[in-house]
Amino acid sequence: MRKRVFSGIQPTGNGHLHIGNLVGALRNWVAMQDDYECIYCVVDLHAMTVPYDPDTFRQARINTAKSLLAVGIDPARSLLYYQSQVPQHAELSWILSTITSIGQLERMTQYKEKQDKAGQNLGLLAYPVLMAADILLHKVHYVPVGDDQTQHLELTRDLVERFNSRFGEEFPLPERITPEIGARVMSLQDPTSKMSKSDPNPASYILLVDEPDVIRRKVRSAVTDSERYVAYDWEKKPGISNLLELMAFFTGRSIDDLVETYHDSGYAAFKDAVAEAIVEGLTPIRQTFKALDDDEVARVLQKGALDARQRAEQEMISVRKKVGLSAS
Ligand code: ATP
Ligand code: LTN
Repeated sequence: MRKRVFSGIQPTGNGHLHIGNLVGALRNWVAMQDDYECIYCVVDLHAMTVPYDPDTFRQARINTAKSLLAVGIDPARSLLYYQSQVPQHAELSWILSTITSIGQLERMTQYKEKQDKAGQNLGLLAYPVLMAADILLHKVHYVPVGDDQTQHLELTRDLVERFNSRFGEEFPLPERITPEIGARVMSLQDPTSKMSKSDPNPASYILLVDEPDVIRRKVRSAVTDSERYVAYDWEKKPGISNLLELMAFFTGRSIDDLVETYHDSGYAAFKDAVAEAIVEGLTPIRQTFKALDDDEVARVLQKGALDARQRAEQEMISVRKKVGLSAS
């Protein structure tokens, strides 16, 4: 039997994804389809833990789903659905919450970073428990995510150990899969913080659907440093190092090779080359995105939810039995 993979992505903001999502996570989602049984989810329940507008949210969910199809998630090979359409996610989350310590949740970096903005709602605190439920519901072995999800994966693994020892062996221990280069793409405007779709400044990120001129403008305005040479050094040159990693991803060339080529070219010429590499890489994605029909995408995800609900119910029958929620 092929091992299973699960990952999720939030339809926050207008639901458009950025190159950080692509480089840190989605490229692995796509690649893993060749060797594993893959399950991918638009985690809309998670996105509700920060303030949002219901009308924007409706379109955001579609935009995220379309972006996944545009980057190469193939519904003929992988299961793709909206989390909210499979209620077993929320049910398992409740069960797991009864074996989760509040202290551990309060120590989560993401909770600490977002709590002021989100008004300390209970959903934001419980966010990692729902994420653990997503993963465990499908008994997966691998979870392709960016660097920022490390703590959440550790909590998931703690919950697996706790559940299995308290109620009997049920879940495998899931492993995090992160790329060696690009696991944390930084903001173009502040290379010490991660690129995020919730950032209020659109110049800080490049969206998969940004037009070529927008991409060029954003790369040209990327914050670098006051030196003149291109080198890979995260301590002293985070802005340039970030651009180097992006260019390595989009060209397939090694960082060393790029440094050799651009070391003395000056920042303007280097940035132009980075921008062109990104434009070239994103053009087919943008074109596919635009060609997708909203109703057709809705049907694909509806079908995914039907399949996922069946599998999820099978798993929940076993879980309910273990925790004492069944007749026999
Ligand atoms: P938000 O800013 O609204 O929290 P986000 O942009 O961080 O959203 P998520 O939906 O939380 O996006 O993340 C989807 C996937 O992309 C996750 O696996 C996450 O680790 C990865 N990811 C997000 N931002 C980056 C980044 N800057 N670099 C690398 N990977 C990232
Ligand atoms: N917290 C993740 C999104 C997410 C996820 C998951 C990722 C929700 N459930 C399950 C992997 C597996 C994030 O990217 N912010």
